[in-house]
Amino acid sequence: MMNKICVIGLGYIGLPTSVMFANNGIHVHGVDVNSAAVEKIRNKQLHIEEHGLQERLNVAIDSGNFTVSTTPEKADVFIIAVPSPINPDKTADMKYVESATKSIVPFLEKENLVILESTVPPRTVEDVMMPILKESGLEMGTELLISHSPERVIPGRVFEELVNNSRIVGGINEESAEKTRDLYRAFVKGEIFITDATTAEMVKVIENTYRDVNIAFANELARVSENIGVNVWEAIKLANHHPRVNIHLPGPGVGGHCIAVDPWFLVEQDPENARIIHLARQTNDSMPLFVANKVKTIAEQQQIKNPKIAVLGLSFKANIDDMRESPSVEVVHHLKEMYLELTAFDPHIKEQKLPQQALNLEEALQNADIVVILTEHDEFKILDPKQIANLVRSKIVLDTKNCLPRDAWVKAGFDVRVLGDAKHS
Ligand code: SAJ
Repeated sequence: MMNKICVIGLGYIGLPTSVMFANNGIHVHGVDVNSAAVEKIRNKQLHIEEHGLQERLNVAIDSGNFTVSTTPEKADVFIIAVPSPINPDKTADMKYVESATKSIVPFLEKENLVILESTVPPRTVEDVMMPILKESGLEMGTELLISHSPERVIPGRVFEELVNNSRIVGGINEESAEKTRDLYRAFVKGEIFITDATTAEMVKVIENTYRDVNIAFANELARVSENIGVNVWEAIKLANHHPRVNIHLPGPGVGGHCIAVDPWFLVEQDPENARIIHLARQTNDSMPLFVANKVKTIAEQQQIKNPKIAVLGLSFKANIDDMRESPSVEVVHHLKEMYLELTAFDPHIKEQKLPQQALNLEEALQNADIVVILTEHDEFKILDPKQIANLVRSKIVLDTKNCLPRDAWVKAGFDVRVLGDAKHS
């Protein structure tokens, strides 16, 4: 019987997952420690942005299938979807996973299933969660089933990917995994693969680590290309025509709460062996300073006195409003440390998050000497360089995402520099 689910954590993963189950006929009780967020959700208001979430939340609340509060309730299934960040020293911070697990212990009954969705260091279910869950007095694996079913969705396409992506389910035993698979079948159309809990934890962490290492490789290639007279964007594009090559793209760094975080879990667990992984993290983390130095060098080469820099793009990637771990924030920080005058603008960030933030594009570009593109938002790709030429003081643009139509900008009189393009770097 899986008639009622209690979801702990109503953020970027927990909330969309809750409404999907609720709209597929299962009663969901959603819990969050943030009472302001709970109140908003109850009133059908969003505290996070995600395409398609509002409509689905309205349906879920109106149907009566989705209730929310700050405390758990008895249920057949408990899903934990809380943050699993890293500490400033790059060690895993499991305090939210621990407190969420503790919070459900008083509500657990025989035949319940507990599922962890948060991305965690391998062995967390066995070594962190199970000792806490044992306090319920239930026998693990028989009276209480436990599994890890990591989410794999990409912000901005969450609902499409929740349904169509394949899913990994790892149980502490086969029964736990099978029951979890049966539950997700409520809305998952992709394949569901079964394994043990620790392997599932490893799979999720290595997916994001693969991407981080691949991006670090691309960033390294960008630097090498600048030194040997090659355009890295062209080289990667051509290399990727090979049937077994898939090199990612360079940029000003890696942001977000997943790819810039998860590889550290492996580094912490086995620093002696996780050497490429560690180096990749360092390479990607060094990109914001590399970009800031490039800006400074351009200003010096062009002998611009008191240069004014206009930074465009603050979110961690294109077309979203999320600034968590954004490399743009780091670029701004380094430019500030170089005592360069600067303004920053992002059409997706509506609130004032940085003191240098301009209210609109015109204000950001007014009298600028170097325009630096850090995020390939659609809004930036369609900018009219002729109009921008009238606003700026010097016509120089540094495109770190290779997203501007170069010819149009050159035609409007701009000196267009591109990260990783030796001829224009
Ligand atoms: N980036 C590059 N070059 C690239 C691709 C990305 O520099 O070629 C940068 C982006 O600009 C961004 C960062 O990497 O700053 C991360 O963006 P992303 O789109 O790669 O990933 P996320 O963090 O939005 O989502 C990832 C996804 N993982 C994988 O694709 C393996 C998603 O499926 C996961 O569910 C999510 O992490 C998560 O929650 O773990």
